[in-house]
Amino acid sequence: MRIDVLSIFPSYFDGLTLSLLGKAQSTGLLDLRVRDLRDWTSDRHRTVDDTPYGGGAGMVMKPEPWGLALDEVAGSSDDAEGGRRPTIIFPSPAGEVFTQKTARDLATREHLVFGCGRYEGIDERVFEFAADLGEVRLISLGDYVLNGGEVATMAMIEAIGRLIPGVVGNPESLVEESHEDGLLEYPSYTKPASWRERAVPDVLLSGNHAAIAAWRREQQFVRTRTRRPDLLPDGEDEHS
Ligand code: 6GU
Repeated sequence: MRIDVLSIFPSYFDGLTLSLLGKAQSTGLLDLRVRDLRDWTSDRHRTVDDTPYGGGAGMVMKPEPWGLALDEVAGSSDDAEGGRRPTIIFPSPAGEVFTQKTARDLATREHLVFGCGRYEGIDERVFEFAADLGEVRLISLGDYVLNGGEVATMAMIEAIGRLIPGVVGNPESLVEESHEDGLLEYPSYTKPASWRERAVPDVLLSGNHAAIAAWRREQQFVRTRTRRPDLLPDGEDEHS
């Protein structure tokens, strides 16, 4: 998978060279290209923002640098020749909410482009123009406000990247995770069997695999009902 990131703070993404996603880049499973949006400015101050038409607080990102940057990373070469269009994602608190389902969907794409704006926004015409180059998605991490799209983009790249086949060494570890089956994950324990007077639940030491599976499933429902009842459709909790 190829991922292009456009940002005025490219060093935010240095962390993506660590751990599993760093390995995925050195083995060629992930081709991550982080670019400085200011490289597509031409004035001495490398200006990317301006005051809003109609007035109001804050600044708005100018369309010109975005247009030139998107021409280059989303308009050109590889995609056009293969007849494929990239998926162009603008992180935004005004977008659809990102979930594990979104991550699974985006993990099937060959080319993602993330356009990191500042929270006051990007000139609206950029989104319209980008739709000529690919499928445009405005995506939010949740109902709170960040200063810009960088942290949201990192979270999305990590969630998507680990679903690329081969990135996570043991694919079975992707199955029994929170949100993969619409429930929260069951609790985990390791040695010692007793620690500071606290025992590991007996069933996990029993060797009875059916009983362990049933206990874990029940724990998933208990946790989900307690912490995230919104995830349970009415009547689906057979353990209540
Ligand atoms: Cl994607 N961007 C910003 N600026 N704030 C957010 C967000 C995104 N998701 C939640 N809050």
